[in-house]
Amino acid sequence: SPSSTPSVQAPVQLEMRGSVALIRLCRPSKRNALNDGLILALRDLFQNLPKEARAAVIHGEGEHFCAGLDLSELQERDAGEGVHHSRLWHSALECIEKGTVPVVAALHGAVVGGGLELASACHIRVADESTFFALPEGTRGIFVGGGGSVRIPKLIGVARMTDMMLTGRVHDAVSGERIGLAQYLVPTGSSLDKALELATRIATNAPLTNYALMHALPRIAEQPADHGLFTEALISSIAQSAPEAKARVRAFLEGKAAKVQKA
Ligand code: 1HE
Repeated sequence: SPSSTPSVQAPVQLEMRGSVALIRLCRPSKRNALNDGLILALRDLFQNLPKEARAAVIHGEGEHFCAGLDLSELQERDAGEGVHHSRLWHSALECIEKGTVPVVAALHGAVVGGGLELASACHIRVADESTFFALPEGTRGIFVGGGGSVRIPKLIGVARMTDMMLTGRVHDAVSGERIGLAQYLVPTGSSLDKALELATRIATNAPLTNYALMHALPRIAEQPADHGLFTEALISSIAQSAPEAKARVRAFLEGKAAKVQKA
């Protein structure tokens, strides 16, 4: 199986920075193109994050975040294998989106095809000015297979995704941030620092709040309004009954917690 193929260098590396798990795609010579080994390594890593991790950052080594699916492996698959391959991606990216900690994607250079699918499975995207977004699947005669058809329209809407796939439109960083592909836009070379800053802050939230944001919010978004409101009532009451929530609210009432500052 691909996971047992020996490799000279691990395709994904994990480094703990305090309570933030820093995850690096390490295949720069192939622009971090995602072959089966890399997808399996990502799944394995997110399923087994160290217990002390409270947030994560993912970024790519080299000039680009990620060139998407490794197209050299596509040629060998028949239709049935294609279904299993797509499902493998789904399970790996699901481990990111509905895993244990919020994940911030630090983007630069190409964020294309499956690279954009990977970025959309993260909870926050930080782009630097060198970032560009595209879905070349449309012009390569294929289709998204890593959850992009579900996640990307939630960020930018069906019309914009259709445009990207039909015309091969490339969004630069400014345009990408404007349409919702990224939530932050920072100078070239600083997306990793910004992502680490955000993750460090996220890591100080009550874990139950982070969990509710990751697991309840996307489900509520898919529920009918009446069900969504009911789920919200359940989750908010569970979150606020945690001792940590009570302590945080008390600290504010006693003037010991930070006020919200004007932006
Ligand atoms: C690759 C891949 C790849 C680079 N699969 N090998 N994704 C795409 O259609 C994007 C294809 N890639 C590109 O358009 C460009 O490579 C980039 C814009 C990302 C970067 O350009 P550049 O000039 O920095 O690098 P390069 O010279 O094009 O690539 C360097 C090497 O990486 C080269 O191999 P080499 O052996 O000749 O050095 C490239 O062949 C290789 N490489 N990208 C395989 N994607 C779950 S379904 C998802 C479906 C998709 O993602 S489809 C979209 C795939």
